[in-house]
Amino acid sequence: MKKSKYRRLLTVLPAAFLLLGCEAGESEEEPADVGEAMDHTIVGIEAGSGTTEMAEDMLNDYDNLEGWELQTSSTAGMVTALEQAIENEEPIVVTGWTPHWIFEEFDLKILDDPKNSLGEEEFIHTIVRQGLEEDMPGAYTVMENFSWEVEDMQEVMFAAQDIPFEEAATNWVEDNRDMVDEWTAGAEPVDGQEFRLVSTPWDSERASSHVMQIVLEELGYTVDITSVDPVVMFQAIAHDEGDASLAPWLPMTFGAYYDEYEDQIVDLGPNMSGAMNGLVVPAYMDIDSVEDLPAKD
Ligand code: PBE
Repeated sequence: MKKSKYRRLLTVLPAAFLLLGCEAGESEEEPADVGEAMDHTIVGIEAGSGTTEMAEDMLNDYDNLEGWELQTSSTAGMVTALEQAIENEEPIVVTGWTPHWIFEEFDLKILDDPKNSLGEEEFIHTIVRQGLEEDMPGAYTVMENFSWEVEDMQEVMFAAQDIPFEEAATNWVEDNRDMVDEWTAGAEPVDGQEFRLVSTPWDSERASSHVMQIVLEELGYTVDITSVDPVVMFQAIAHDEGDASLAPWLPMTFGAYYDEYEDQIVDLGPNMSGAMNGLVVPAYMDIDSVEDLPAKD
């Protein structure tokens, strides 16, 4: 496990290693400009994510980012690169978002984004398929009532660093009975009816989906969680291949998909506010804004 992570790092952080390699022979020279040290590369996440799409646009929005590249990989690859850079106190810039446990684990800052290329505050919405209200009124009621805070989601995410998500979600439900009772108020129990929850492959959405799975199963539903790319998530709800999703980040992250499928889904509004995407750097880096990233000359 450790070894393969290390290998991935070699592919995402060539600049850092080049820099180390140069040190002996060129010790009198000033260290390379921070942009060069990062090989003018932003370490990104999955190609199919909303964050990646926005970050690609960001490269065009800022003149100083001309010639910079966004390296897509995976969220795990991004976190590993970040971890390694911090260990070596090297510069790195990654695409990140909150809520995420990296902010708990490391001393980081989100760069100002005066052009709002990665958006401002994001809201996570609950969407359901058309007809759900008639077919499964109980589950629909829970979907309509479901709403929690960043701190709640984070609690599940942090706990799930050490224990399985199922267990973290079960503990959270047990500790937050009052809130769960508000969500289930007015929902009649059922007898094993199947409920298809569609999610995306990030910890924030694992947290909400697993909590919802437990809540609905307590009501007698049999809940199946399928984790897919964001666009497939919208398609599934639009085409009756899934019943609900708690995963749409809006207005920016999945805005394009939302516009495309808006007429074929039912949007029950935000279940959480206070989420956000951004370029993230270690706190020891001497920059505060996307505009401070040095242009490639
Ligand atoms: N994220 C987390 C996802 C949505 C949830 C911001 C990385 C994305 O970019 O698609």
